[in-house]
Amino acid sequence: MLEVTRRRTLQALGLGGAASVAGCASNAPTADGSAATTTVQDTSTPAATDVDRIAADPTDIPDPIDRDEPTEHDITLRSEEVTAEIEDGVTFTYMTYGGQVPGPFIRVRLGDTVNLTFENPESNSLPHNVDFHACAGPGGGAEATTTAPGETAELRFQATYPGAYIYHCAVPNLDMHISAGMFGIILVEPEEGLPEVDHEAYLGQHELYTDKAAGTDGHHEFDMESMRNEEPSYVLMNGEKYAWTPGVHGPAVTAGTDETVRVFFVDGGPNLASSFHPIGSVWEKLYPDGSLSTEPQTHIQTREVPPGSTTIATMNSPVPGDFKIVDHSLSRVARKGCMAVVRAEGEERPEIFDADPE
Ligand SMILES: [Cu+2]
Repeated sequence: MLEVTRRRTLQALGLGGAASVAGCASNAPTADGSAATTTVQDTSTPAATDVDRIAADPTDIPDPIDRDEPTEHDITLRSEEVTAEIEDGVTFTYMTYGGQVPGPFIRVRLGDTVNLTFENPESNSLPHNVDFHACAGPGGGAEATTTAPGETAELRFQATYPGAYIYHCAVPNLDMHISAGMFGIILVEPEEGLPEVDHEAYLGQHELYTDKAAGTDGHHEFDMESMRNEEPSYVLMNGEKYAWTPGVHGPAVTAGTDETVRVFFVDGGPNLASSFHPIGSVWEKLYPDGSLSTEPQTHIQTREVPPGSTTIATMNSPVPGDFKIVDHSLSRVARKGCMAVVRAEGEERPEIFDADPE
């Protein structure tokens, strides 16, 4: 592992943006946001992929905390620039934490200490870092973790307030890096923990700004102009079109009709707020902005989640079926790929819902 050198990092911040992203970006921005000239390749066919699936598994969440004392966590976050499919036949070069979108779910308890190792491997082409909204300190740790390819940085912080918080990349082109996938959740549980539930799911919404319309076959390159205009080609949950729905990777979570599902939702943005809604249900208990030091709201149909924020919300369905989790700005669902599914299994309850009454 190479030692962190400030000079090398600063050099990379100035020059790194001009390098192509994994060899296939013809318009990667420089530090001042202008387009750089790099190799032009044929993008009418999909590029070779580095990972089979960019969409984070929504059930890959550390277990709820059952502990009375603070502890320390040794956590490694690795920035990875990887090419993957947005949908069949459409590729994009993402920037990620750990090769997935959203990044790994980090779970600690109020008073715990995080010993973070932040890796920017040699195989990357750009500087990266991480800003934790759960970290009380300058930049949420962004400056302390700013690294060029080949460098590693360390950061230590204590979780001094409870809640579900976003973490995200915060280099000068931070909107581009978040749009390319660099965001995730760090959950700081209150001392008394969270109410017990049967299932938990982790979903992250964000926008992709590419040089082609959604659904156009081939390799999509990042497009600075459409990001400047806040006109994304895709709006996604977990980084892929309809990633966690039956037609793609399957439902995000399957629960019994007598069970409760808790959804941890983060809006990476970088620019669009989500109108977060479960079709055919309501959020039974919802913690606005992921705040765990205020009482939850109850029976909420749609809740705005701004970019750079989260919500924690529970749902259950007394009747079986597939419940679509959407941004109720519905063109993003119908045209731009934003949806996940929670499946409920159990006996029909015609006294509650009857699709074919006599
Ligand atoms: Cu980054």
